[in-house]
Amino acid sequence: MKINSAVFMRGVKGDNDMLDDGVPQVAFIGRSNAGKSSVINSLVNMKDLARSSSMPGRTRELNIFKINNSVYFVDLPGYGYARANADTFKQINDLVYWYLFNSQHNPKVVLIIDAEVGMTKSDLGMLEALEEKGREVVVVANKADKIKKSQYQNQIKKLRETFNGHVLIPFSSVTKIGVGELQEALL
Ligand SMILES: Nc1nc2c(ncn2[C@@H]2O[C@H](COP(=O)(O)OP(=O)(O)O)[C@@H](O)[C@H]2O)c(=O)[nH]1
Ligand SMILES: [Mg+2]
Repeated sequence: MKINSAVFMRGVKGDNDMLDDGVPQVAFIGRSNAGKSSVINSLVNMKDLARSSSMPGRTRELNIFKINNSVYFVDLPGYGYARANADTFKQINDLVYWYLFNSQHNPKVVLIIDAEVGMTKSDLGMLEALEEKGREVVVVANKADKIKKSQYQNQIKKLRETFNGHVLIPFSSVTKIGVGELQEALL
């Protein structure tokens, strides 16, 4: 399905009527700098919808976008941002975990990883928590453009083995590979 409209609605830091209004939600999660905002921008084919910043850890709210007037995309703060001070770190993780696990939002989850780096410890922790709750997860292996050509097939195969049991989509916000496939998976 094509995306015809995408509108930023608001950033929220906790309970909000919008999250409970019955519109289906898709959550974009991943480590800071994995490319959550860039993936959303690529999906909706807009340069600047989700502010993509080269400075990690900048997004501290749940940023809600309304897509095709029928689905919310929710851009979450990145987890595992070690350089934030302890209070900020805890606030961000509490917000992410509350949204994903302790409330009734039940979003479909897009887990964004760096295709070149692969799964990190914090990705594994998040994936295990999602699996435990039986959440539907689509894994986006972003930054696929950074994998050396000679390593590409091998690296994708390794990633599929690592994330066994989940749909994994090789993706690049730069070359736009995977955009169509992810749209299909979500809408
Ligand atoms: N080479 C490459 N760089 C990317 C890609 N996606 C994002 N980036 C870069 O990675 C950095 C973090 O992206 P951003 O979307 O802000 O990540 P977020 O913190 O997860 O929202 C930025 O400098 C982006 O330009 C990609 O597919 N390929
Ligand atoms: Mg971001």
